[in-house]
Amino acid sequence: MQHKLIEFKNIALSNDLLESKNDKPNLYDLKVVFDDETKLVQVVNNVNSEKMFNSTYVYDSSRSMTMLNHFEEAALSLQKRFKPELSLEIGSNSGIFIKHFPNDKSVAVEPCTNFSDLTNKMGIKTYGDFWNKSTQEKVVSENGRFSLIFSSNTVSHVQNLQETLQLIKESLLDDGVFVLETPSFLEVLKYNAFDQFYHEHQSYFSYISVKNIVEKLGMRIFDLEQYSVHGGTYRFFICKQDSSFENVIDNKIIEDEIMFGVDDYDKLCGVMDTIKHNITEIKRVIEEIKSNGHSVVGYGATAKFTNVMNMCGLNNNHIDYVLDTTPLKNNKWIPNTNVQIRAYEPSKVKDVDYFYLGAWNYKNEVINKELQFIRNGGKFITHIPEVTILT
Ligand code: JHZ
Repeated sequence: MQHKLIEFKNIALSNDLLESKNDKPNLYDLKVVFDDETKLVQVVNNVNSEKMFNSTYVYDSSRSMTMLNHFEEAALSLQKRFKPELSLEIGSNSGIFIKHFPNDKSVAVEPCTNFSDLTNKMGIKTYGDFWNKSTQEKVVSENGRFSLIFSSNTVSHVQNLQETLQLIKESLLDDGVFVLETPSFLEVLKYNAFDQFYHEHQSYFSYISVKNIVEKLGMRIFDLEQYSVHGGTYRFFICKQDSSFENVIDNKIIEDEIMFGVDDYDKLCGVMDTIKHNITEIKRVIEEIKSNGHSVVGYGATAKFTNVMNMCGLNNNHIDYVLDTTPLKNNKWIPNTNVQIRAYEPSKVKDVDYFYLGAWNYKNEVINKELQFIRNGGKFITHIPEVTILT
């Protein structure tokens, strides 16, 4: 049975950036629930996947040094550990991971055709489709089954979770490995990261919920690593039930999950109460700063920042504009806010009193880049784990 955790009304899709200020945003309710059988947390009122992942998708994973380094390290370490004969990436975006594999030993699937076109041009054989039965049949019949399947920040986006995992299992060789990278629900709880709740993110995975789900499908988790990227990421290593991989999972992670209550509805409701309080505080603190005549500019037009603005009821009275390094986002408007995204240039930083850290998951990278701004008295605002001014 499913129980409601939190609900937001009239929320824009986080990457549905508007071409012009006067465009009407599409708004949807967002309801997050907890399933007491699998312990999985999910969004229930789905928005059609084609509306979110299409040829105009704006999120480019190659826009930060942190992610470039993370995926290069991932690609090299997985090749060293598993020596795959043939690898598949599901949800390859700009090729940030799969480009580190030999082109003749790897293929990719990516439904956002602006990105699948790009990676095909880079020489990576990329299917510009959603991962479903017909894509899987085509991929396997043309290439064979895989020794390694990697998917980062994609399985959490799918609306057909059981089917997705079942098709992955069918595409793996008997001793193949499925590496699943996904934001960790434990870290969402630890950091009150309510902006990770959005329609693109269909599922919020814990070790406990993934174990329950994959075991039902005849697979098992044999290893689990944790990374700090994207506000806390899990890398699950999954194989078929009868495969020879030895279980090397560190029990400390499971103890942490139980302590924070990832499988406990009452504890989760306690975190939701903190989140609701933080949401009202964010607006109050920014209104106070604005009433003192200071400028507040968003740093990083992340999907998360669209969520923060929509969930906290922020608009151009609170945030003057947002700076972002992604050309695809520049000059567009954050839906439902009247706030424009402008191209980041180092020279623009000096005009700002406060930056709202939309890209809080790159805090170290950003702070290192903006040391001069801070030395000149500039401040950053973050809401992780609660609204705080960093000086
Ligand atoms: P970033 C996306 O979320 C969407 P977002 C998606 N649903 C998902 O699952 C996660 O990724 C993984 C900019 N930036 O990575 C670049 C600067 O401007 O946190 C990006 O637009 N200056 C697929 O959008 C944004 O911030 C900088 O110095 O929340 C970062 O977006 C840096 C470091 C970044 O993902």
